[in-house]
Amino acid sequence: LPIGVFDSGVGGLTVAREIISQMPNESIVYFGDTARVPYGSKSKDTIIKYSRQIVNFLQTKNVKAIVIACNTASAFALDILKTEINIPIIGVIHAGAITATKTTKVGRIGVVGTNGTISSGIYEKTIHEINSELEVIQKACPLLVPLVEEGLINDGVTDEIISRYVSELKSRHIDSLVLGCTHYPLLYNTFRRIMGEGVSLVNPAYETAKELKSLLIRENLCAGDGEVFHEFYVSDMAERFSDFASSIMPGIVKNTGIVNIEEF
Ligand code: DGN
Repeated sequence: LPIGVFDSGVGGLTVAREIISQMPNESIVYFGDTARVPYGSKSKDTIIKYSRQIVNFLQTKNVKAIVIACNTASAFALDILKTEINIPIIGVIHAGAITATKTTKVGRIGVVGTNGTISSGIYEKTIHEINSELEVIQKACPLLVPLVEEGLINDGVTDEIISRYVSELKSRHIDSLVLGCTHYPLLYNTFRRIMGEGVSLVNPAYETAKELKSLLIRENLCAGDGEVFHEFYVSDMAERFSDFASSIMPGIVKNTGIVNIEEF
């Protein structure tokens, strides 16, 4: 059975990409809510409603586990969805938060994300549950998602904007930075350069795929040697989605289906 992965749009592909690379035997059914993106600027109730519809859709595809591959949806909807379904479901916050607590030496962690993720305080809360002594300095970076989606990944404009966003994090001498939005791993090299070598970058997409792998092993849910398939669905703009997907994971997305998600 496949793993269900969903996001507000294309960003969760960074998580799908990690799952495919770390678990080549697993199949994936991906849903990107391209008709209703962005989630970063919507209310908790709306995000819960959207996420519930997507989970209902994914369950029609017989998924054995679900990954909420969106920081904003993980922040708002994971806890409630956990109580509503009887297959394992994980978000992208937990694994990244744990890694950040392990990598910091000075005890100061930076977190960047959308307005929704940052104002939810979810990373700070999760990090403090692990170690309440750590200082967490957050910064919302709302311009970065549109820049990535416009293809401005290696562009001076993006560099300049990131420099401004992280200037306070730098001046407060963090030594671990959580890239708390699905799109930011695509800006990894730019963050790397701007933050300098002394700062560890935490990529929640990578850490979440690792967490998923342990979960599948623990729950005895790993795929055997059968055929591997990856299906992709969106709520709008299938072609744009396929183009973006080919740019970050060439050859994986062959066709993208359209789903009327409001029906679920
Ligand atoms: N996928 C969203 C996140 O990780 O927060 C970013 C895109 C969005 O909905 N704004």
